[in-house]
Formats: sequence, structure tokens, C-alpha cells
Amino acid sequence: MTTHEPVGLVVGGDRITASSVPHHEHIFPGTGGPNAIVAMAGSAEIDRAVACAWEAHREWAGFTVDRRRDLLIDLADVIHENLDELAALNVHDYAVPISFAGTAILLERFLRHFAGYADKPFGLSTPVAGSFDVNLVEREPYGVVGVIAPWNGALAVAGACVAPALAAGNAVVFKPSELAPLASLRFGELCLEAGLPPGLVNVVPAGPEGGEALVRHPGIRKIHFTGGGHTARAVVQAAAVNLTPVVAELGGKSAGIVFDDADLDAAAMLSAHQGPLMQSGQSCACASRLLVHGSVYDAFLERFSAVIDAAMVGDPFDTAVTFGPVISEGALDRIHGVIENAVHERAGVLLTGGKRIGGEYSRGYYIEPTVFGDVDNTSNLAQIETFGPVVSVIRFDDDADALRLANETPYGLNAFVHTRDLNRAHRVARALEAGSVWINTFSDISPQGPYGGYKQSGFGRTGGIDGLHEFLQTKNIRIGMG
Ligand code: TXE
Repeated sequence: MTTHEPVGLVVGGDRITASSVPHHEHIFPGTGGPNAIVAMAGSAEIDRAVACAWEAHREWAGFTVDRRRDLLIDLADVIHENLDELAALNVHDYAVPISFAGTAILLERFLRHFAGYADKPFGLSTPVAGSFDVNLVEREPYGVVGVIAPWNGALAVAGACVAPALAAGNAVVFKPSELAPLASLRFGELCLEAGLPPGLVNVVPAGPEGGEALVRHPGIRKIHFTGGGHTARAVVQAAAVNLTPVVAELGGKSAGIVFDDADLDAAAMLSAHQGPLMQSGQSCACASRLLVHGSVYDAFLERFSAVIDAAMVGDPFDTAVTFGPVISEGALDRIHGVIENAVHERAGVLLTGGKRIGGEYSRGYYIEPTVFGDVDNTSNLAQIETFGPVVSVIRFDDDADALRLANETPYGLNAFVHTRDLNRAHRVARALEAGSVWINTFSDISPQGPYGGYKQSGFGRTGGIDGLHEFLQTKNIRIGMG
């Protein structure tokens, strides 16, 4: 991919390669080598993108709803035609194995789902107590909204956020991470190719400075942020300047609960692929704590370890590879530090992994999938999001014990329940403090269901009617009838 020509921002109908801040040298995590030179957005480019967005919003507001619907479907069609290219760009972006890089299919699904809302009623009329006035409840777009995406799955965030924002009538300034800008920039180009008004979707990768300029911008009427809790605090503080509302989709330390009646083969397969093998554990949706009933602990661990050991490490572009590198040298060092501290603090027993993968992969940022057993749920290992291929396995005695352990975390994003007992599954699902509970299945995000966190995993939702309403504001209009 190494190109010497900088990859430009998508602002209005233009590609900006010479911006007001230094270019970013994109490093491919699989080799640690330079992959592309990418223009970054500074305050000047954010200002220009917001101005273009307001102009495009006015044009978009002048389109009939069926024309907006059809353009969103046209965009979904264009995404469909470019799924392979977008998957390859995901690999270039963050070295996710190509067999798991197909997040553009999510983008397409969200576009088709929310296109269906574009020509449906958003508001309603209501009676008025003590009067024959007409009362209208209207739901209107904000105008221009800012969407900030993490490096691990920007196209999924584009689907979950940009699609409903457009269907609701907004224009968008979309800021992917400086660490993974390539697929998002291509998405911006495809919006233009699909015939969307220039400026309706602006793609402006930037680091913290550009991100803060976007949040603080008086022309941004709502922010949707996806990322880590630390950054979310900075975003909320910056948004306070203009009292800009924020939706936050944050991290997790989700529990996978394996009950004594679970299908252990299925639970082991799901827990491995929903855990350390899912983007090398770099997904907010990971089950990073496995709570296992004592009576099946050894039998489960045997199966789980076998799935982990069968992971194929290698070149992320190789379709047989199921386990890739982590995002950066810094992330590798951070994750290695978590492992060393856990050993030092005796947080649990290191059962497998824990080392950087050398040999032919020594230049990449590879670290072995790592499993700790008999982990203390109050340890840092079990309480702090690692965002790497490290999982804690913890025994429990009974249902009450499992729920206590699962909920003893500041996070509340996902929870996974493995049992054949439907009553227990419902009972446990209702008692878990998590925004999404997955019973004997993967966290396969769909446009129909709301997704988001409890507690410090965030607030607000993407997906479904909740996800649409995040991009609408409500106005009440009362017409006096004399
Ligand atoms: O996050 P960061 P990353 C979470 C995941 C993990 C984190 C990893 O759990 O905690 O995201 O992604 C921009 N003002 N989720 O490392 O560092 C930054 O440039 C404005 C949860 O990318 O928080 C990037 O674009 N913006 C999610 C974005 O914020 C700023 C699914 C996120 O960066 C900024 C995926 C600032 N001051 C990952 N500083 C879910 N819940 O669905 C940085 N940024």
C-alpha cells in the first residue's frame, strides 16, 4: 500500500492533501513498517468541513424524503460493490485478519435499514386537554453532527452513526482515528460517487487536537463518540463549552458466564472467538472475563485452550489467518505490562501465552493469546479493560455468585450467557448490568437492535429506533383553533 502521495481528507467535494497540520505516517501493525502518508485535519480543516456540512445540510433538507431514501440505498449499493476493497483497506488500517475484515457489510446493512426510516413519519399529532387546538410533535434533525470513531472498526461506526444521522436529515463531519483512516476516507469518496451532495459526509481523520476542535466547534450540534473512557471524559468536558449533547459508546470488561449445564464445546468456541481471538482481543465487545461453574471448570478450560491453541497466527492478508497483531508498539508494550503486573500481583495463574511472538513476526506487533486461570475478580487484571488478547477465567459456585462477579465491574457493555436452561437465561439476563446480553450466541451487531452501555460503558444507543432518535430533536407545535 505504501504510497508517497499523501492520502487526502474528504471535505465537501475536495480531497485535501495539504492541511494545516503535519501528515501522519501510517504504520502497518503486521510489519511495523510505513504503509501510507495521510493528511490530518487541524482546526482549519475542521472549520471548512463544518461549513461544507451546513451548506450540504440545507441542500439535503431541500430533497424530498423519498429522494433521500433512494440516495441512501444508492450508497448501500455502492458499498456493496466495493466490499472487497473496503475489507482490504481495513486490513491496511489495523491489520485485522482479512477473514474478519468485512465490517463494510455492517455499513451496508445499516444504510439499508435506516434508508427505510427516511420516508417514514418521525412525529405525531396529539389532542390538547381543555382545548380544540392542534398539537404537533415534530422530530427534526440537528443540522450538522460530529461522529468520532475508534481505530478498531470505523466502518461499523460509520454504519451505526452516519446512516441514521443522514436518514434523520443531518449532515456529518466524520472523524476516524489517526491510527486507522484509510477505509473511512474511501467511504467518504464512495459517498460522493453514490451521488450524495458534496459536504453531506466529510471525512477528516485527526488526532486528539483535531478531535477536540470538532467537539468544541459551535457549528456542531451533537457529538457521537466511540472510544475509550479516558478520552470520553475529555470529549464531555470539551462538549460542555457549547453544551453540545454527546452519545458515548465506550469500553467494556464483559463477562461470559458458563453454567454447569452449558454446551461446553459451543461455549468454548464462542468464548475464544468472542474473546482473545476477536481482533486479537481489541474489541469493546470481547468477553474478557469468563466465569465458569466450578463443576465444569476443568472440562471447559480444556476445550477453551484447544481453540486458543488452534489459532492461526500470520499475515493478516492470508485468508487462513485468524489471529493478527495488536494496533501499535505502544499497545503491545501496554498489554505486555498488564500481563507482567498480573503475574507479579498474583492476580491469577498464567495458563498459556503472555509473550511477544518473534521469528518472522518479530517486526509486527504480535503477542500470544493469553489465558489466566483462577483470577481474583477484584484484581486490576479483571477490573481494567486490557483491549488485547488477554482473558481471565474465574470459578463461581452458583447463579447468585455468577451474577455478583459479573456485575462487580465499573463497566456494563456486554454479557454472554451459556446455558440450556431458558428460565435461568432470562433470569440472569435481567439481573445483569449490561446494555447487551447474548445468550448462547455471538455479539453480532445488527441495525435492528439498540447497542450501547450501562455504567462506565457509555450512554446513548446506536441501532434501531433508539439509534435514529439520537439524531433527532423534538419540537412541539401548537396551533390555536380559536
Ligand atoms: O480509543 P480512543 P481507541 C473503545 C474500546 C477502547 C477504545 C479503543 O473499548 O476503549 O475504544 O479505541 C479520538 N477529543 N471502543 O484507542 O483513544 C481519537 O482520535 C476528541 C468502544 O481509538 O479513545 C479516536 O478517533 N476526540 C466501542 C477516538 O477519539 C479525541 C467499540 C477514539 O480514541 C480526543 C470500539 C479528544 N481529546 C472501541 N482524543 C463500542 N462501545 O462500541 C482522542 N480522540
